[in-house]
Amino acid sequence: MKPSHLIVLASILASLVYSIASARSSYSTLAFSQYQLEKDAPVTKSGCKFCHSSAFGGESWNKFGTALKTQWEGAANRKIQDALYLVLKENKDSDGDGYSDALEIVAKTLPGDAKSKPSVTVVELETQLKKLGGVDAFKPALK
Ligand SMILES: [Ca+2]
Repeated sequence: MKPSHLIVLASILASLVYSIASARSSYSTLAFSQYQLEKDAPVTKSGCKFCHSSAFGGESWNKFGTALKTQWEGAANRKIQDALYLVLKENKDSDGDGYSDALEIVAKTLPGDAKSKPSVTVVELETQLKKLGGVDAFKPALK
């Protein structure tokens, strides 16, 4: 193979990897924006691990991701934005750490990882959530 062919092949591969990675990260960007998690919040650094077991996303979902996926697939043509809202309305504690998924969003911790846990009390977070207007604060934006 000629060196010029290798360069073409390498750039095709690089753009392919880039497009797969950005397609995946667009879901986390969307989720972080809807959940009002700023770009510099430590939890957003976790990227795909917000919903997946792996930092690279893929088929292995964590417990919160599984609950989200169930909502997403719960109705024909349901949008991910609606699923992101509905999964919080379920008022579940997906990772079983004592904090509901919505309260973990308020605390900016991972709702699918029991090791990522809020440092304040449930009551404190419930007060904060109430101030935001409840789970409806994480409703999809109207278009
Ligand atoms: Ca939890």
